[in-house]
Amino acid sequence: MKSIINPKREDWSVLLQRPTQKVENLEDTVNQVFDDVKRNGDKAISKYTQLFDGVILDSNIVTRTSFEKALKEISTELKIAINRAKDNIEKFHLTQKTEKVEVETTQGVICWQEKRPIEKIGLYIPGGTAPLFSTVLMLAIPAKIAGCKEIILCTPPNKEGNIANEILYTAELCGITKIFKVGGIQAIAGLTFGTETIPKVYKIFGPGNQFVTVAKQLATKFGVAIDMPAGPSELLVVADDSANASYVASDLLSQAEHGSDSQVILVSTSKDLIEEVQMEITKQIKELPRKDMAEKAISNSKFIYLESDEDAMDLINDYAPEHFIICTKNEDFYLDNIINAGSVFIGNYTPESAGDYASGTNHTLPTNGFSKSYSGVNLDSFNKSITFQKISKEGLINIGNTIELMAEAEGLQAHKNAVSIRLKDILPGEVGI
Ligand code: HSO
Ligand code: ZN
Repeated sequence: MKSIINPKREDWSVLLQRPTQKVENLEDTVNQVFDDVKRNGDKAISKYTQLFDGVILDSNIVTRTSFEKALKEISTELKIAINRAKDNIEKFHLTQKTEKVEVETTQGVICWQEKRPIEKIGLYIPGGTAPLFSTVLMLAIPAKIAGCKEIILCTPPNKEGNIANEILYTAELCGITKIFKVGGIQAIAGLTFGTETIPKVYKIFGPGNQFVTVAKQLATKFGVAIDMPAGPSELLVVADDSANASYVASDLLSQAEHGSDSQVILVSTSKDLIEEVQMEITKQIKELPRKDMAEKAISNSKFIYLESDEDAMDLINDYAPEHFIICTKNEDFYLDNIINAGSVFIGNYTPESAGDYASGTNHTLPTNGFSKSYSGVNLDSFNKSITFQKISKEGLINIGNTIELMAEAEGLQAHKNAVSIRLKDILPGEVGI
């Protein structure tokens, strides 16, 4: 773990590069699976489930018995915890509901905007090394609040052909019952084209490995929207000597354990703190069950010393972290000046895990620098904004001439006529332009 002292601005972009992802090589496989699923539907899905997940399933569909088994087998404590997290996530996402906005832009011209839910959506929940059932909460709760009619959940089966009880329990708690045991590229292809069993959707949400990420990008070429281009988890902590080194180390490790390609960064105006955090990481990492993964991620991590808060802030906005923790005396400076971050955690008692599970905010966030241009998943991710307008006779008299002049200047006579034909009726005898 080496520290970088006062890096020059011209070196920041190289310093802040994310661990590379070799996306190009996956495209052929993804194209091939899409093509097959488009042509052969469920038959192709089963073929790839056997090939990639190593299981032959009688059916993709999760049965009632599996839900009931999950309900029985999950401990009461965990159920209470999941329910509590659900309440908080629900509370926070309910506050994101907005009223319609309306304005009379010109007398007689009323314009308004209202939200309508995306009718059919697909949620992808990865299986992999840990079944992250918390993501079910993060996607299903806002989808339900928004009023999406058809919510489909796809998740890969394990080697025995089953889905983790926690995923089933959480999904049912959130009112999601259409669950398909299908993962990876074939799941995204199924949601994109629809098969005999899997319905086609309009938007796909959720994280996944590199194959899923490339598949989601391909889905957009077939007219299906996606939440955001996802990538490995990342965290940047800014901390000064008021921070608790062991807390900071624990936060960095919490993201490092996601995977060997996770990236964690500490930016500090205190060399002593950097040293203490490094010592703490060495201590804490030993005890972690996912030590191997965390170690690889930590070997890609950066410990950056900068003399001033201003420089630190510029570097952070350049990097655009998915998660940003502020543990400094002058937290307001960072709060006021952060422009690019997915989600911000403030003070010594706000671990990032709180947002991952239970405080209420969403954990599906833009990675890989996309927090410069994307928001994390929120209620509006499940909505569309529709604009409406109603113009009275008086309104058309007021803006008709403006429209006619602009249409004429663009050389679009029919556009102009659509106004003139009405004005002639409303104001007989008056000559237009
Ligand atoms: N930190 C991850 C989400 C997660 N963490 C799920 C634990 N479970 C990406 O924001
Ligand atoms: Zn996490």
